[in-house]
Order: sequence, then structure tokens, then C-alpha cells
Amino acid sequence: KEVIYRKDYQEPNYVVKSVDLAFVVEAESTLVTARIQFEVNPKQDKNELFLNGVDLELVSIELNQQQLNANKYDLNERGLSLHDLPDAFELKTVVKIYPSQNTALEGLYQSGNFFLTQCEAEGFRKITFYPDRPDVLAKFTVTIVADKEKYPVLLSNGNKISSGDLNDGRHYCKWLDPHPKPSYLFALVAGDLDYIEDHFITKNNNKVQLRIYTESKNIDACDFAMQSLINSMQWDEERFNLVYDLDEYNIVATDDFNMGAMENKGLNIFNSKYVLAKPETATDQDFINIEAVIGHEYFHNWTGNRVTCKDWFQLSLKEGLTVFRDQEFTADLQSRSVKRIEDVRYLRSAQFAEDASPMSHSVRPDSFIEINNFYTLTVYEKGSEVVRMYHTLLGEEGFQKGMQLYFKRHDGSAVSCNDFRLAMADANSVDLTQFELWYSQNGTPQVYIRENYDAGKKAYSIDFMQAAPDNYKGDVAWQPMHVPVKLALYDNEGNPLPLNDAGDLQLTYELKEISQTLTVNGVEHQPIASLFQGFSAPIKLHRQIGHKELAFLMKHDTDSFNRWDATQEMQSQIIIGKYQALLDNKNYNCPKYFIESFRHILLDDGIDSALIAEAITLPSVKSLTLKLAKVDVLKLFDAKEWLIKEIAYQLEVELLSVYNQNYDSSDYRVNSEQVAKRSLKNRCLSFLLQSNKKEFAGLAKDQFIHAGNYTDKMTALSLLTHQQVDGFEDLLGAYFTEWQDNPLVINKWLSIQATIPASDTLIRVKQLMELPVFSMKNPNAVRSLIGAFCGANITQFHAEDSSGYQFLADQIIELDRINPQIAARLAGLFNDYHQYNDEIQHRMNEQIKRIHTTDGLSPNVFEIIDRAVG
Ligand code: BAL
Ligand code: ZN
Repeated sequence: KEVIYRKDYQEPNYVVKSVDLAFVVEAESTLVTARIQFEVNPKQDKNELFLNGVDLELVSIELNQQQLNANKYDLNERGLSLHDLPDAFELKTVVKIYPSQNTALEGLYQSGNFFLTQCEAEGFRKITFYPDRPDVLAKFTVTIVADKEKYPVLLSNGNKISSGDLNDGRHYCKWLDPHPKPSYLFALVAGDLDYIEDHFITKNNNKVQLRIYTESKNIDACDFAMQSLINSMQWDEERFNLVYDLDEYNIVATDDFNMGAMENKGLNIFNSKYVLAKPETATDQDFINIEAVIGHEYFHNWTGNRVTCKDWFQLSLKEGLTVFRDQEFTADLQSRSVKRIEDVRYLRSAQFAEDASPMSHSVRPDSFIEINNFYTLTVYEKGSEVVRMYHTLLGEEGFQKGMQLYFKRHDGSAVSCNDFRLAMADANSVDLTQFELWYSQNGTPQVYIRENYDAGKKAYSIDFMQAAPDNYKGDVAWQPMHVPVKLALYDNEGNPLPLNDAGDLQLTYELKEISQTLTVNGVEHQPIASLFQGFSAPIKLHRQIGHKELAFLMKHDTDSFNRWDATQEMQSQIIIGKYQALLDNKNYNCPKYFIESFRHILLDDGIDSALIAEAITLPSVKSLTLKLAKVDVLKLFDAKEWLIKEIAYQLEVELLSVYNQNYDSSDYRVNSEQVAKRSLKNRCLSFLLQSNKKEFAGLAKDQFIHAGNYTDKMTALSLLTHQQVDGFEDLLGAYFTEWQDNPLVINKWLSIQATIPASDTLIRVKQLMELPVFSMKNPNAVRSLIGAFCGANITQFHAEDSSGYQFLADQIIELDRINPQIAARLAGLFNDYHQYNDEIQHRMNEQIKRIHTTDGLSPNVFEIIDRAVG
């Protein structure tokens, strides 16, 4: 399998001046005629050209209106090579493709009774012969012809410029996108869809028509997404001064989609999970996710579409930046503190795990076999943390100055992560040379600290020491990073202390050396430091900190993120203490101070309910695993379960009282206040059910029956199922009967069952796979059932008989023949095997090797598994 290296980048030999595409869509096949105007790139001055093309049946080929002689081109399974070319020419190709046979869901494919495309990263080459690379930008005109009755809706990018009937029952639509774009942003939709419509008036007074298209049965579930789109357009004008640039904005929802959504210019295509929501069938989290993903795709219009990536190694240029923008959008519209906590929780469990795994790569990778494997948490989430660090270092004003310069320099072009960094540096006249290491060095940097208080000198100092990640794999020696450390100091009454002569109570200290000391003078007594406030850098902090200091920070830190982080650190210490005791066959009692501090947080009227809910959510087994080595994952799971039960028994009265106080029977709204109450109440219920008392099972059943909203209903159903409370099968059965025609609801039903921590769950999963509501061809169903079992059911996936590992390997091998992208995602679930003890590693490795030796693996699965094998 071919490895592609960043260092091999070469400019294209020819640029594309314009593209004219014509599609004749029919049920069996689609005919694609492409007329492309090429012009030689003077910087390359070569008269040959390679056009990507995969699975295309070539019908005819003409150069400057002359049929092209077979000795003038070479055709292979990757594409078409043309030789002896003039400096400017028109190429016309006609190809036939078979969308209804396309199960990989890349290129043009079928979903239900409509056709749609997914081109990022390299799907356009399955539609026509083209230089399918992000640095070739062109204006596209697209004409679609299809049967009017079967395919009344015909959409593509840009603005619709004409449409009409043909005299054979067919009709056509012609679209023009005036903004030059790379082929990965091309989109087409043809089918029988309904839509809802609204509009947005931009600050330039342009009226934009907004439509969301979906199959007619879902048309009543699009209103929230429409409002989210309007909110996104408004927010981007207000916060970033970025204005929409077409007369139309169309969104299409599909049940069959590899990704969450896709930012095609003017025609976003969405996984229906991130569009469709009604209070009866969507949780609070579903609504919040929809708002975030609608925002994310909209924000790509500038960060991704107007300025795009020079090559796919620069993917984080658009993805890291756009995730940062969507995180800020959610923070501005919902709760900033909760959003930060949730994003960091996710980063520290999932991205840190990726960064410690064989798939560890830098934010701007140096090589890949299959680019689809690099749509990762590192590129997206760590990439966003990197963008956030510019914001932390430069402030909002400086950051916005950088953004303006970035657009001034690069609007309409394809650029690199370095171009973004230089715009930030130049706009603020600062040197960000060292900051480049955040893009080039893989792994999570480690920061060790040592604190020292000199009572005689009244001086407090912190020695910071940076260390390379254990799995750093660069060609040159690891170098210390430019790390922003947001910090504050408190006296023993919790008052913030001045940190410098200017009297600042909080500052961003810039760590640049391997070791560096910060000294604060005039400190009367031993202070307590709050470090890396708001998680100011994506590093692993090594700090010896006791429970008294943690309790102090929980109470006094003015930074809500660090208050929360102190709760997590204390909980981690207790769970790890119990885990060690289980390994050593020793007793371990839950310390009184822990229960007291937990009680204090639970009952603290001064903290917002959402933050209490976050504070009482224990760290994930995944994030705990990363703090340890050679983990016995089942014992670690048991240790966490033990703590949950301790809390449930010892704080039963308090949990019940908080549950009751937060029971809200007012009309359902997705606002921060209601979401917070539901989340705290449901967290309490999940503890209460762990005590196995009948009365609490009754409470959950009541909640299931009387819930006025889907969040409460689903939480109750999930808890009752996971506890296998009497009658849970009947509840699941009734639920299925009611919702079997709604795939999004049924996918939740599948996930709940896949995550039952019981020894017969794998049998159940296999039975569920036989139901008509499950299909290996549907990525959402695969993720909801197989993904949930292998990724979220710790006790059963890691069952000692290896049945979970065998099952995963079987599914990867089977799915690879249907949809390699999704198969490769599943393969990633084997990536953390080296975190476990030798015995677990050995059993996981057997299955990894079995996949590795399977014939005919896709490049996607091969790359993941080959790295895992090492
Ligand atoms: N560009 C792929 C989907 C997304 O990140 O928006
Ligand atoms: Zn994106």
C-alpha cells in the first residue's frame, strides 16, 4: 500500500479555469459529462497531467473537441494520464457510474430513494476524471437531468440559475457556484425530498434563502436545525465579522452517511442525526449537538471553503479552526463553563488515548496511506486546542486581528497551517516560531512542576519542566513547546494574590524552555496555586497535590474549569487507590473527607446545577487508564463501580433530595437552566439506582412513564435496562413497537442494549444484528450497535474469554468489504491495547494479527491494523 508524504508536495501541472458538469441521473446508472478548461501552471511548465478516476466506466474522451487517440492517454485503476498537452485546452469526458451499488458511501450513492454525494476527501474521483486535490480551485457549473416524478428535487452548489421541463418526462436544473472551489466541496442531490424554508438578511442586506431538505416523513423535525442555522449566521457576523456569500443555503439530511455532516459550498449534506429533532424523540444532548454541527458546517464557509487546505496534511487548518469556532459558538449560546468541561473531558479521554496509541500523529501529519484515517481527534480536537492557545496568548482582539489578516492574505486560495500561524504572528507583531512545534511534534507533552515557598524571603516559586511524550516519534530530537500557562495564586482564605508589580491576579505565563521558574514575591504565607486554568494547554500535568489542596481549589478557585478539575483529580485518586488495593488484595475504605467533599458539592446552593452535575460525574475508565500502566481494565472498572456504590449508599438521602429538587415539570425547552436541572437530576438517579433498592427502581420507572421529555425518558430506560430491573425487557419491547420506523430512535434503543454490563449481552447484540432495523450498510446502525458494544461496554468487550475481541475482528473483516471507512473506525477500537496488562494485550493481539493476515484488506483498515501490529 502506497504511503504519501507531506514532503513530496508538488504544485499541480495544470490549473482548472472552469468546470462544466452534466449529470443524467437514472435508477441503474448515472452518465457524467465533464468539460474542463485547463491551463498550464507556469511554475511547473510540464505538458503532462494526471487525472484521478476510480471505478469510472469511460464512454468517450475528447481534447479540444477532437476524440482523443488511445495512444495519447493511459488509463489504470487510479486514473488517467495525458501526455503531450498544449498549454491550454478543453477536456471532455463522458463516464458511466453505478451509484446504487456504491456501499462505501463515497462519491455518488443512493440513500432511500434519493441520490447524493460525499466527496471529501477523495470521493470526487469516483464521479469523474479530475485533478482531485484540494489545491486545484475552479468555478463549477452543474446541470442535472432526471425523471421529474421520481427525482423532483435536483440540487448542487451555489445558486440555481435555470430549470425547466424536457419533453420526455424529465426535467433539469442548472447551478452555478461563482466561488472557485476544490472538488472535495462539490455536491449533488437528486430525489424526492420535502423542505422547510426560511431566510436570513445579512449585514450587507442580502436576503439568503435557507432550506432544509429531508424525506417527507421527517419534515416536522427540522425546525430546530433551521433556527440553529440562523443563529450560526448571526453569530459569525457578530463575533467574526464573516458574512454569507451566496443567495441560497441548502441542507439535506440523510440516514446513510459516513461522517457527521459535510460543508459542501452552499449545499451541506448532513447525517440525519445532526438535523432531525423533536422534543418527543431527541435528548438535550441531541439538540445541543445539532446546534453545534449546524454551526460547524456553516462556519466552514469561511474557514475551509473560502480559504482551504493546500494538501490533506493541512486538514487541521480548516478542522481545528472550525472546531474552535463551533466550540466558541456553543459557549456563547449555552454555558461557557459546561462546554469547556465537556470538551476537555472528551479530549483527555479520547484524544489523549489516540495520542498515546500506535495511531499517534502530529496535528499536521507527515505521511498517510489513507487520508480518511486522519479525520481524527488529534486533527480536530487537539487542532482546536492549538487554535485556542493563539487565542489565550493574543486575547480576543489580537486573535481577531490575526483572523482578518488571514482572510486578507488568503481568501480564495489553498494554504497551510504555517500560513495561519504567520497571519496570527504578523497581525500582532509577535514571534510565534516556536509555536510551530504544536503542528509538527506528535504526542501529549508532559509538564512536571515543583512548588517552593520560602517563608524568609516571602517568595513563592514554581519550577516548570517540560518532557517529551513517551511515544514521540519525530526524526529529530523532541524540543520544548511554547506553552501558555494561565494561573492564579490564593492565600489560605481563598483571596487571589497579586502575581507581579502590576498587581495582576491572573496571568498567562509563557513556558518556552525545558525548565523555567516563575517566582512571585511578597507572598506572606504558603499560597495555593491554580495552574493551567481553563485547560490553557493540551498537556499532561504532573503535580503532587493532596486532598486538602484539592478541596481548597474546589471551594475557592475563581476558574470554574479548575474547580471542576479538582473534583476529578480527587475522584481519580480514590478510584486508583481502590484499584491498587484490588490488585494487591488489600482492603481500601472510602475516605471520610471524600464523602464530605462530595456531599458539599452536591448540596452547594452557590454552584450552578450544570456544574454540580459535571462535578459529580466520575472520570471515565478510559481517562483513568491513561494515568496508569499495564492496566487490568476489569479491576479498574470494578474500582470505579465500587466508588459509585459508596456514594450511592452514603449519600442516598442527599441524592434523593437533589433529585426531587430538580424535578421540573414545566414545558420542555432546550435552555441552559432546564438542561442543567435535568442533567443533575438524572445523574442523581443513576447513583440511586446503583444501590439496588426497589424504591429507586420504582422512581426510575415512574420517570420513564411520566417523563414529559425524551431526555428523562431515555435516561430512565437506560438505567432500568443496565440494572436489569424486573420488567425491563417489556419496556424495551414496547419501545421498539412504538418507534421501529424511526431509525434515530431505534439506534438509541440498540445502544442501550449493547451497553448492558451482563454476560449475555454479546448474544443479544448478535440477535439485534439480525433485525431488519440493523444493516451493516448503515453507518449509524453499525456505530450504535457494534461501536457501542466494543467501545462503551467495558466488561463485555474485555470479557476474559476474548469473545468481545473476536467479535470485533469478525465485524471489521466483514464490514471492510462493504464500507472501508467505517471498518477502519471500528479497527481503531483495538488501538489502546498496549495500555493493558500483558495477558489482555496478548489476547487482543491475537485478533489484531488475525485481521492483519486477512487477504484483500482495504488501505483504510490495513493502515490502522498495520500500525497496531507495529
Ligand atoms: N469536513 C468533513 C466534515 C466536517 O468536519 O465538517
Ligand atoms: Zn469540519
